[in-house]
Amino acid sequence: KKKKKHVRGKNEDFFFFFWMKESCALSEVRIILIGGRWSGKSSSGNTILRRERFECEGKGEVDGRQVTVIDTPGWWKNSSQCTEDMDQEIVRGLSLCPSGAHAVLLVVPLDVRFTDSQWRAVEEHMSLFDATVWKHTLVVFTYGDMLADKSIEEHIENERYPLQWLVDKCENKYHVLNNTKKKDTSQITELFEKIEEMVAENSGRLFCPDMSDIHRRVEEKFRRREIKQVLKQRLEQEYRRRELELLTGFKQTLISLQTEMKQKSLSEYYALMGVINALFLSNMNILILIFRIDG
Ligand SMILES: Nc1nc2c(ncn2[C@@H]2O[C@H](COP(=O)(O)OP(=O)(O)O)[C@@H](O)[C@H]2O)c(=O)[nH]1
Ligand SMILES: [Mg+2]
Repeated sequence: KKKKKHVRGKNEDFFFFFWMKESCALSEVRIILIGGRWSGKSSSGNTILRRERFECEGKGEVDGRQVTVIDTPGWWKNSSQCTEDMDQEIVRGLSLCPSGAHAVLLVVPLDVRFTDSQWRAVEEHMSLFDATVWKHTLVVFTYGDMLADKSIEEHIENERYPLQWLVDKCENKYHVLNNTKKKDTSQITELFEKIEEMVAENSGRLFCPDMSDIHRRVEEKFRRREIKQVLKQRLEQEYRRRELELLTGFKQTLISLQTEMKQKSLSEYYALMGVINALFLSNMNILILIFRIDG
């Protein structure tokens, strides 16, 4: 006898959905806010906790959950401006969550384009954590008011590759916040639903990185940057030395040709002039430099 496949009915669907929602519901949620400076991290923290201001770590009850929000200082859009101390301060936020974070909210503002340098800054800072961080990361787009009538999907489609890369990296987990409408609590209810879904997809595992690993990565990043800087300087010095050597050699050849010219007959003189002319034409730039150096 053929076994009939069980298909959920409409009523069952409703109860299944309800059961899923209830079973995913968390009584405690710990969140870390990261992103560029001025991206709206602190404002988002305030909207989540429904309060005016908090420093570094804020706690409160939201929709029956005990919520902890860790705010971090953020990185510069141009990541070469970030110092080692700044990066250590950013990652220090994680140590405030020793038992792990339910979500890392990567804040990206919608008022400016997500440029290549912002992309580099995100990549550089996310690589300070281990690769599993992406499983626990949700992009929070702030300045939701800037979208006006456009949907976020349309915005992502119209943006260039860097933003699409970021959304892909986070496996399409994103949420839009309008921090000018702090009273619109439905945006926070929805955010928590997305966070709970993400935790369920991670089978309840939290983001709990090894802090000493992270500090080591920060140190390595800046040691690498220093070495690169020194190598660049050395290369430039060597280039300048070689250039000068070449110019001096060329100048000496010219001088000896000139003295030779003075001792030759008229026909030999014309032949030599041809050589010098060719030299002049092909080395005009070098000659200009010689006179500059002589001067
Ligand atoms: N219009 C608008 N402004 C926002 C929004 N979120 C943040 N801002 C503004 O962006 C600026 C930087 O926000 P802040 O939270 O201090 O950024 P942080 O440096 O990442 O903490 C502030 O002037 C905020 O008022 C938003 O959703 N809409
Ligand atoms: Mg801030």
